[in-house]
Amino acid sequence: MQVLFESSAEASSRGLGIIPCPIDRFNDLDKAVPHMGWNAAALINVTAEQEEQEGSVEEVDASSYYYFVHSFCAKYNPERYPEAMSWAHTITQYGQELFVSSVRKDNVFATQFHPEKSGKAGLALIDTWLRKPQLAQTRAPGVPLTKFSPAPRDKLTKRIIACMDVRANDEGDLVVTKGDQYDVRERSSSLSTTTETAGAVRNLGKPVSLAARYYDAGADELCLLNITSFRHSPLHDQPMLAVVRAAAECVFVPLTIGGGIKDTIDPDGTKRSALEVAGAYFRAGADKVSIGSEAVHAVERFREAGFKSDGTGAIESIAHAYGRQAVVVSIDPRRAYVDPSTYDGPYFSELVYGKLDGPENERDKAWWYQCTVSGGREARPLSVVQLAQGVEALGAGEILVNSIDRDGTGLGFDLELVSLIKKSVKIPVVASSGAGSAQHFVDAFTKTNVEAALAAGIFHREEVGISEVKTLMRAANINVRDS
Ligand code: 1PR
Repeated sequence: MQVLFESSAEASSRGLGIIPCPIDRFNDLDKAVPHMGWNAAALINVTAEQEEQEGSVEEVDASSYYYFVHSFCAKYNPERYPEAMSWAHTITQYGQELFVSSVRKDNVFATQFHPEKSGKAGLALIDTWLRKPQLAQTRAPGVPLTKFSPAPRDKLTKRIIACMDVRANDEGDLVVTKGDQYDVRERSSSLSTTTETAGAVRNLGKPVSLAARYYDAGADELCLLNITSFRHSPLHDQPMLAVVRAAAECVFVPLTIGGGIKDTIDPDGTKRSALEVAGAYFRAGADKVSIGSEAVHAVERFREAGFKSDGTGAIESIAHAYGRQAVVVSIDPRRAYVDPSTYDGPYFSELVYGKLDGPENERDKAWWYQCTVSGGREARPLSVVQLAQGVEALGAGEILVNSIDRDGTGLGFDLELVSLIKKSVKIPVVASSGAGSAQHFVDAFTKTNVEAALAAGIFHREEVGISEVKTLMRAANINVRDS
């Protein structure tokens, strides 16, 4: 849609200039930027007569939610750009800003949101457009309505994400696995474990069929993490690329793919850049890539270089080519406990103190959150705040906050960790690790104001359903999308 406009604050190249107005960046005074998630679109520039005649066949349904992911937009300003704004077909509000969320004139129809990623509402929009006889597609703008129908307000929903940790089992099949604290092998002490399964990779299902199940159940986004990718180049991992391709064919909500997004060298010596690896995932159907270990190394280099970047790292190069909204950084922190009465180390200002009414083993303790790489196998001398602020400066568009201490425990999200990160950055934050009940999601949204929350184990084991989570969120007055 944006290429129809005159220019963009995102790049120096000019647009087609068919719609005479510039594309600007959202301000982040009152909200996270990018605008990422499901929001509504209010119809405008439809005459009352058109509305009556065509109301039922309008492509955009004002009562549905559509998936947006962008930092730049055409701000709605009919006084300054009357001609351009006559193209506006729908308007959306994000924070205090109103922007054009679709344009329509003659036989041109373009959307800022992604219908192909907007679930059933998006598919219905495409279907309605394609089924319309050409005459009905061609439509001159009407006399603008004095008010929007219905009046816009910021309706960005909180997102529920289902995450699948994927790896090959000992037979070489890709399976969705899950353990606790990143240990995904069956323990001999577990009740469900037999002598045959002890030590085997826990198998919770096939990635594509689970992805389809979560899409049908109303997940707002899906995440597939290739958790052993640090062992080899993802470009050699054709089964994982095939999984992404097959999932993208049956899932019409955004897909984030993670694992091994970094510069690699193939066994034959061929160099592969992180951009190439990410490109392969995007072409296979991913909407965002998630960078773990490499983000930690990148921030270490960034800090060593005096907070300067040469622009060639994974985050910068992918954000430059695909936009920062396509780059998620997945953080795997672990608590580093210290004696609060004697500690005066570099992370003093980030210390979190165990609450008197908190879990018994946390009382009288203090800790900072230390970054790890290779799925928690190696701890690095970097805190989560340093990492979060570093990756935001390098160009990441979203942060996924895991917790090795909480992963798979069902104790709830580590709210101190999540709020620490949420307060440190302006980009959207996703809470992850530890969800054990629907109430834990409500707690994350009401106590930390994160944009999204993710779970794996409780969804895989069908202990809690996505609709149950959304029902409780609705009861707590949290805006959610119906599937
Ligand atoms: O470092 O860029 O190659 O990325 C590797 C990615 O794989 C990282 O995002 C890292 O978090 C993930 N990962 C690596 N090893 C494991 C493992 O489990 N052995 N998975 C792993 C980490 C954490 C979440 C999990 C949430 C929610 N899994 O993915 O889904 O903790 O779980 P819960 O709801 O059951 O508590 P790189």
